[in-house]
Amino acid sequence: MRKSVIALAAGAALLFAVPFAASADYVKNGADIVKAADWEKMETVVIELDDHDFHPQHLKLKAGQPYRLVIKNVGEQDHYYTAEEFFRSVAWRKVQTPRPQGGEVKAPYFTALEAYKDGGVVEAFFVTVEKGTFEVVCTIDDHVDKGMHGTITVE
Ligand SMILES: [Cu+2]
Repeated sequence: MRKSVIALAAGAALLFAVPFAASADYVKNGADIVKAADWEKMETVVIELDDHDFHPQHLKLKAGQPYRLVIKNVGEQDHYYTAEEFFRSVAWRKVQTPRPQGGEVKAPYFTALEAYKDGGVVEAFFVTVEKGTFEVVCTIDDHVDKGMHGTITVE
């Protein structure tokens, strides 16, 4: 009897803790946040991936703001824009490749985004939730050592 009460209390604590533990997991109530957001006020931010750096290298975003992050590869090699902790800290609407030949994917969260060489574009739609500074890297071969690393700061 005592054990089940403790288990129940632990379960309840976990239930309340989950929506705020984004960086360890992902934003569980993301769909509600996306639905409640004013997408008319969406801001578009363009990140260019080149051989071998990110422009801008350090990105500053506001918390609670809907964004379209346009990740464009202007280099001659494939590149990732991977910010796993950041990607788990936002409420995702979708990821898409532009019309006319593109498409979109909806998921609770993403862990890595890649834009193909010679002009490939991936667009990430999300609402920033957690404040902090998050690391961004290109995970291909030695691209980090060549300069493909940066940060995203949410204030
Ligand atoms: Cu790269």
